Amino acid sequence: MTSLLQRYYNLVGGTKHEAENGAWIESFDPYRGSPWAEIPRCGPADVDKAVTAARKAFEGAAWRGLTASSRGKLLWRLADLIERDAEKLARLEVRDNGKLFAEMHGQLRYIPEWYRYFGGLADKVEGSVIPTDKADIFNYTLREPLGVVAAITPWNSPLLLLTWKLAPALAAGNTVVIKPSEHASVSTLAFVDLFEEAGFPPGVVNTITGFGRDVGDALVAHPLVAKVAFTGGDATGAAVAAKAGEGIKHVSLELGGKSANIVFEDAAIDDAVRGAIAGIFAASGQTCIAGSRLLVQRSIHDEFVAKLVDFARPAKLGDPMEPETNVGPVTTTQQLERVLRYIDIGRQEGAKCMLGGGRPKDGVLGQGWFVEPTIFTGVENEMRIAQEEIFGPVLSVIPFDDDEDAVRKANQVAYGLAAGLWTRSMPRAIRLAARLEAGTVWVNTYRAVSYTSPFGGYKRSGLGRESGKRAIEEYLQTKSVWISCAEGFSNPFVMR
Ligand code: TXE
Repeated sequence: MTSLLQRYYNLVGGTKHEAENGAWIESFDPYRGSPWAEIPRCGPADVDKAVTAARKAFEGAAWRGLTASSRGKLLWRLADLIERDAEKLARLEVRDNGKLFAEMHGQLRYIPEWYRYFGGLADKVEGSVIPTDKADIFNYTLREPLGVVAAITPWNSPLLLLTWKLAPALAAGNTVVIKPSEHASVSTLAFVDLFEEAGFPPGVVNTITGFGRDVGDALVAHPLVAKVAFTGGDATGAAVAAKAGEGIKHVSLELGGKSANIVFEDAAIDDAVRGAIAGIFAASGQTCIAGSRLLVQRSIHDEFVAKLVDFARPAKLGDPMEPETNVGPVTTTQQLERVLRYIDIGRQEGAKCMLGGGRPKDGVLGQGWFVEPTIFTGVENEMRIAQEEIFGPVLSVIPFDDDEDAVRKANQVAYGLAAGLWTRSMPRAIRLAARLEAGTVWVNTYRAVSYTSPFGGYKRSGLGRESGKRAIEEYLQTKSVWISCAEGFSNPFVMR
């Protein structure tokens, strides 16, 4: 039966493919709570085709024979095309994941900078000449790509999080198989159309859509995959790393968090209120860096919470395409259930719900997958709502007494992706930034990222770094070349 929904196809070896078994997955519009598109539901046989195409491209002269400068220029051309299509791609993402157009369009306009930055870096990857202790040996290193990279991405910011992997992977000379989330694959499938137009050889970038258990597993296990670059939940990340370990593959993981946003009594209070809101209600709390634990110094706790609730209460829930909307729906029904479950858990644990605490029921909001911005006070650091990643618009406010107490509570968690500090005292900011177990620390700001600055997790938040010039190292390996300048060969029975 032909579907009335728009169908999107995978790109494998430069051509469009549906799944070998002809199956499809419906992609949902979270604002309307109804399906709007279809993506191929692939299986292991499709994975094999995609990886084989990527490996063939990796070995082929069209890609391998390019100079690093030429690879860089392809990435710049791609950046220009993304800029041209930014609005179209942002609209697809919003339809698929329900995040605000203002947020996704901002991301799409910023994404080209990653391709320009890593495109510029491509021909600055240098080996070195090593002054060995052996006078008759000339020794140098080559920095080489790994091979086929599997890029596994989530639904919350599909193209941005893909870009963090793709730009350095391609700049380094790898080829890639992308496995986007089954919940929001459409923008990725539309985006990869740009590669041919930019001049990339077929097979350098491929996609494979489907469920994690069907294709994710097969992709990670495929013997021709050299590296897995993953963003997603920590439980899946742990399984992916274990599977990759069986095949001795390189792995990088970005696994979300439970980040502390810490407000001291000497902070610029109105700015800190906005920073707390940005940390948890932007993107409906569906960001890995969500400041979902708000640590507030006890002396200003009640005043601060009152201001926070006053600021958050009028936030407008609605159509993510509309500029006046502040909070969109959550992306999936699983996520909706998860967030509501955690709100129940918070109540059962004895926390006090100061705002929100459920689904809005009226009109179109009742059909969409909305959760009200929710603020809990009276949260103890040991409670589940203070320790577990909810990934929704739910804030846990935890009081603290002094610097020591703030650091202890901030670090007493399994994750370590980010932290925020709100204080007018720079000596305190510098002192505490050094003691927080987090890959990113913001002072008097929140949710700032750039292609120039390394991003990644401490502890259970992940392995490896994305963005910043060292990120290209995650996609390279080193070869040491030894050339003898000696006349003849010395004793063959002992090590040289
Ligand atoms: O993530 P999954 P889900 C967190 C957040 C959320 C939870 C679950 O707390 O509530 O994870 O979300 C693919 N082998 N984050 O279930 O499963 C999957 O198809 C290989 C934080 O959506 O981690 C998708 O492409 N791949 C996070 C990708 O993994 C597998 C962003 C991520 O999905 C696989 C998203 C397998 N066995 C969720 N199983 C962040 N770090 O920002 C699934 N996948």
